[in-house]
Amino acid sequence: MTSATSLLGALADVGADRVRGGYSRHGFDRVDVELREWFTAEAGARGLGVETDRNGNLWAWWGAPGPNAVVTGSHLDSVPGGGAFDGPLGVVSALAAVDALRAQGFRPARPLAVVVFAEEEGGRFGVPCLGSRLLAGTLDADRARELKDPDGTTLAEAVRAAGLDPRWLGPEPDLLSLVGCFVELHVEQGRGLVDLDAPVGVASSILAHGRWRLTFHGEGNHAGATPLADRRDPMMPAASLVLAARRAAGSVPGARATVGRLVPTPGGTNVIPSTVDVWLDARAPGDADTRRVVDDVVAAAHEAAEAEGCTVTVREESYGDTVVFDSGLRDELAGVLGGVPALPTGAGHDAGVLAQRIPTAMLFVRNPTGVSHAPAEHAEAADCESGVSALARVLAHLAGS
Ligand code: HGY
Ligand code: MN
Ligand code: MN
Ligand code: MN
Repeated sequence: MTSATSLLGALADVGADRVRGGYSRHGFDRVDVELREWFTAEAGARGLGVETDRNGNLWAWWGAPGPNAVVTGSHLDSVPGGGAFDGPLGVVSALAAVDALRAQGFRPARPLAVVVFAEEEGGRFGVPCLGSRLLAGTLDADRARELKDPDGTTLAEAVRAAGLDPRWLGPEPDLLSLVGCFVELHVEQGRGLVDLDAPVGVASSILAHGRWRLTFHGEGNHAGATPLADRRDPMMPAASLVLAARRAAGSVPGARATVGRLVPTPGGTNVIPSTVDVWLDARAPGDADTRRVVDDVVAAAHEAAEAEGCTVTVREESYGDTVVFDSGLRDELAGVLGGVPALPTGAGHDAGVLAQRIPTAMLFVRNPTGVSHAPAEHAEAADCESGVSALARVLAHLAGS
């Protein structure tokens, strides 16, 4: 019987030679394609029939696809320099849970599938949960086709290179209608389970979460030949935006605002940039609170731009309102597991997208560091195995009759 840890180790070896700066694997890039091939082989070795849907999500079926299916899974892509558990733990735990159920002689009474969603992190094309949003119809396919990665490659070009037909990107109501419920296992991104001294928990809610791209426009010029009084330097308002984001979030209980990416163009050491792109990630316990944070930041951005003789354009790149998981399913599964704690998460998930369409739940596995989206992200082997056995019990409960 395979363990989640041994599968994680095998997965981490895939494309490891080409992963720069940690666990960087993004939607449909070379390494991601290798990860998908690894999953397809592992699923095939378990007798699961693997299909790719029109958006590049992988579906590994135990039995023929059919209505009222129990679906589990997560994602294999990561953020730049991310940890090894965010996404992969949910995928390998699903495979290990299938092994455990088989070893117990379990046969599902309902179709059961393990799914790998494409580009959950939005690390390449900028929209998180890309594959699940396209599947659910909550992301416009025409807009998605034109999304560009930092090298200017469109999603249409990337999926074509990965062997898919971009004309088919879009909602899959027939496929989604087969799904009776979805359960995603995920490493906890925080210390809730550590503080509760519990190896496994269930999710209660996900923060409202959006991403905005602010582009400051100034005048490119020479770093040495241009006196300060003659400058229209977009880096000035961009720098003030970073601080304004922290201030705005600090004034709303439970809110977070982050600038993790700031790109001056052209980006020369001795060049005053002509434009600076700043990506804002803002989240809060509610829609109104998130909007309040962003409105404060945008107002400050306009003011700072004007003070420097610059302009700013603002574009909302993605948005998802607060997700509250179905309490009936959540409590039912917590009961199946003998009573595990329910806790909120600040991190977004494909489960948050599917929860808007079908009964959905999440299982969390304890992360002793609480850190995520960084190499320090961790889950102890014993807790990973607790997660697998919890997922196996939940799947047996849901698909057993
Ligand atoms: O950004 C998030 O919360 C998730 O990891 N995509
Ligand atoms: Mn993540
Ligand atoms: Mn994740
Ligand atoms: Mn020169």
